[in-house]
Amino acid sequence: MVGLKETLYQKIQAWRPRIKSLMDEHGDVVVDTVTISKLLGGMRDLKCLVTDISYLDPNEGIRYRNYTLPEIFKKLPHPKGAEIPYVEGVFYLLLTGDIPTEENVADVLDEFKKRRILPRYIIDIIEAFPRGTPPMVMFSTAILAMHRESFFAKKYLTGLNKQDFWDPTFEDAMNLLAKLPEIAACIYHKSYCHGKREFSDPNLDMGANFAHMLQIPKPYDDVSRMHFILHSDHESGNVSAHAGHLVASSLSDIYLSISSMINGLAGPLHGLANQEVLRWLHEIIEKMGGGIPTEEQMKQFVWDHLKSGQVIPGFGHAVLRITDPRYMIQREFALKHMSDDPIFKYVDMLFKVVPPILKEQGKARNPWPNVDAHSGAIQWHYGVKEYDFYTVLFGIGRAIGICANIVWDRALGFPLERPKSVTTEILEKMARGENTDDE
Ligand code: NMX
Ligand code: MLT
Repeated sequence: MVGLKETLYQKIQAWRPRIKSLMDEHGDVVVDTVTISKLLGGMRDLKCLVTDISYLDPNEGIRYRNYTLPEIFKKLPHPKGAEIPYVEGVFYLLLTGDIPTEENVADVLDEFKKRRILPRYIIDIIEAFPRGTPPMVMFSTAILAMHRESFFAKKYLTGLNKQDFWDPTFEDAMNLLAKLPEIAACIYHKSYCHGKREFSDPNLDMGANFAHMLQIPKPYDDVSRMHFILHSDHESGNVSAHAGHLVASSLSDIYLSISSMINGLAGPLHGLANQEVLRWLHEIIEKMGGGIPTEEQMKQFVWDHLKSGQVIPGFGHAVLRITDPRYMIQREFALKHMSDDPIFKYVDMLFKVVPPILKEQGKARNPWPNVDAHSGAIQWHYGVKEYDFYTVLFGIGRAIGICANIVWDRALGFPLERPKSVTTEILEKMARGENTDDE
């Protein structure tokens, strides 16, 4: 069997001429126009990034390498008796574009198994944090500290050929991804279990091993697989993906880049929204004295929250214009496994109540729930009740897609990202149709 790295190399060799031809022969073709509203509106919808790892259609949702999520859940190899496929198989798919065989997955499992042991200093760094340090701060710092392990950084100093940048980047990506669940488990035990750590089991796949390290019985192995797979990529314009890609474009290695990606994910308008959902639900539960509100009461909570100038966490999206398929997959899982859960009942009621209210309010361009409206409720049900940890779980998943992207960025020789900025005065002159030096 041809291993992952060799398969990847063949794919890279076949892809490079396509990029060269686009650049050399079609470089002047117009892709999009940049208007003042795009500049001042967070570059929403502006087509200015390239990735082949995933594509987000506003009316369909995400496709990984052209496969929808339901197709991926069906086609990829599953661990024996599991409902959800191997996370390792999704990494293979994102990196190569091919649906892996059982053998391909076994190869990735074996690679991760060999690379998963944490250096002692990472455990010491995590343990040295003062109590109350946010888990995302520990996660980002632990990843950053591993910069000293980077093959890419070391090889670069020896005068590495640009054509070969992808190779040590791939090695760094494999080493980091194998360790991320271990780092997360360490952070969990440090934060909530007084440091009592459960060691990993090298015979388990990523999802099962994570469940084992958190000591949560089945089907939490499937919950972990589902969570990591659903969060792994969402094309390139979201804050975490873009941050990772941007930092990597200066040839910062995987550790520096993924640490930056984690920092972007930690904002409440992005990944942290999954924690915000649970925090908000608990505010409502407290107000209700623990009971389930009626629909009328829930509508009142939603309106009161909106009128206080806050967003409804877990709803809306910068690109999607439908209910996020990642939400629907989690909803189906919840309906099957935990339909009587009180938190799920709240989530279910918000699904009914929030979209009509956001439509009536008329501000949000997408009134439907996104991935974050559901993920926390499932974690809560299976015993991970410390919701300031949830974005770390999102981060493990997201790193899988961003690592695949950065390996390809280096393989295709994508350059330093350096767009040009203008001043307000220049924009005002342009608006008046006057000449500026920038025209
Ligand atoms: N609740 C209340 N108002 C909202 C919401 C919401 N859930 N979503 C959008 N709006 C408002 C938004 O704040 C903006 O108001 P203003 O004109 O006063 O600035 C207006 O509607 C137009 O925003 P959109 O163009 O619809 O959304 P945008 O692309 O700017 O932002 C989000 C997208 C996701 C940041 C936004 O929908 C939001 O803040 N949602 C809540 C937070 C959240 O769930 N984030 C997680 C997204 C998924 N993820 O994992 O990253
Ligand atoms: C994501 O998964 O990154 C979020 O849905 C945000 C986005 O795509 O803009």
